[in-house]
Amino acid sequence: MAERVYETLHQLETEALQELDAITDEKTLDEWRVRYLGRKGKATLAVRRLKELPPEERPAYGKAVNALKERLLAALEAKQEALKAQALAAELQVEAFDPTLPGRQPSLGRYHPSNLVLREIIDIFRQMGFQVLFSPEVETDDYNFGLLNIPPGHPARDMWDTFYTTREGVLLRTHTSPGQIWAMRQFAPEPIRVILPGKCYRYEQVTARSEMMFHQVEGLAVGKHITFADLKGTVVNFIRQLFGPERQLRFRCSHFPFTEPSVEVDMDCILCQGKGCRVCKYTGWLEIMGAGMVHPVVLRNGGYDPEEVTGFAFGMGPERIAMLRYGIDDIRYFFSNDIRFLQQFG
Ligand code: FA5
Repeated sequence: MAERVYETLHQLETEALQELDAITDEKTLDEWRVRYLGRKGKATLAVRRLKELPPEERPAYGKAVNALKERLLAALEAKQEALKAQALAAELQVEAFDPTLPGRQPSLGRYHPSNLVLREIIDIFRQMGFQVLFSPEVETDDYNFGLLNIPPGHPARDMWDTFYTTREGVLLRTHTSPGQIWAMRQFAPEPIRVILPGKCYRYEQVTARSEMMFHQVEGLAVGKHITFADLKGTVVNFIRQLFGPERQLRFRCSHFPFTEPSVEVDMDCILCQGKGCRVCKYTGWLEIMGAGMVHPVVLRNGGYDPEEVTGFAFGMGPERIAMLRYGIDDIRYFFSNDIRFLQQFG
């Protein structure tokens, strides 16, 4: 009797392992697992035949059934591993993965040409004792015009037309000069030496030299006994540090409502050394900035007494300076986001 029971167990194992051997996919493998090792699987149910044995032989039979189940489980796991390895090998053959290929280089960012020049400008002025301030790009009509001595209807407003918001009297600033008022109101009655870099906006025709959005750097010094000679000394020192000690400068009479007297500062052309070329429009000179002594009305609007203090101010465009420095012939490259242009700098 016992022999027959063991014989059946042995047959069960042989049959199970033969079937397992022939399996080539995971679905059939799972069916096999259910058929032999599931809750109602053949190996699980084999234990029921315990009843056919005399009580003293039952523990041994129980052990034999458990041992069989363990062997079948081990064989199942080995088969699962083998199938996985086969699938991977097949996949590698199809995809032809080459582990010796070099990795992908992450691309590095770099400074925008406007920023490169801005950083140089800031460094030079910092050495001269100027601190850096920032003032808003979205301004009121008053700060952009009125407080700078440009009342409504003043013709200078035409040359500095801008973009207006839907809120009455709120606009995008056309120059960094409103920063003069912000700085004065922050520091009055103390002396000031600041530069104010930032973006400006103008409603005007975009050309090779003019953009709708560009940067400016405003400079402002206010204190006792500041003269036009201080303005000249500061500007000459700045230009010679930026473009070289041999540069010649010219201060040409001009007009800004917020400075009196006002000048345009020109530098001898770095390309033709002042002989005349296409870049300097055959004049030998390049315009670098607008400047002047701060108008008494503006000093008063900033909170100073023009009888007590004087000041100078200037405003320049770093894109125009970058164009000279890097030989860029069209300002529209700066903000058109062409990576071929941008990756040449920094
Ligand atoms: C002004 O904006 C005055 N606020 C400058 C000033 C400040 C004068 C303080 C006196 C005292 P202007 O409009 O000329 O001036 O602009 C100054 C500089 O900004 C120009 O020399 C030029 O470099 C730059 N700029 C002006 N318009 C544009 C534009 N559309 N695109 C690029 N750069 C511009």
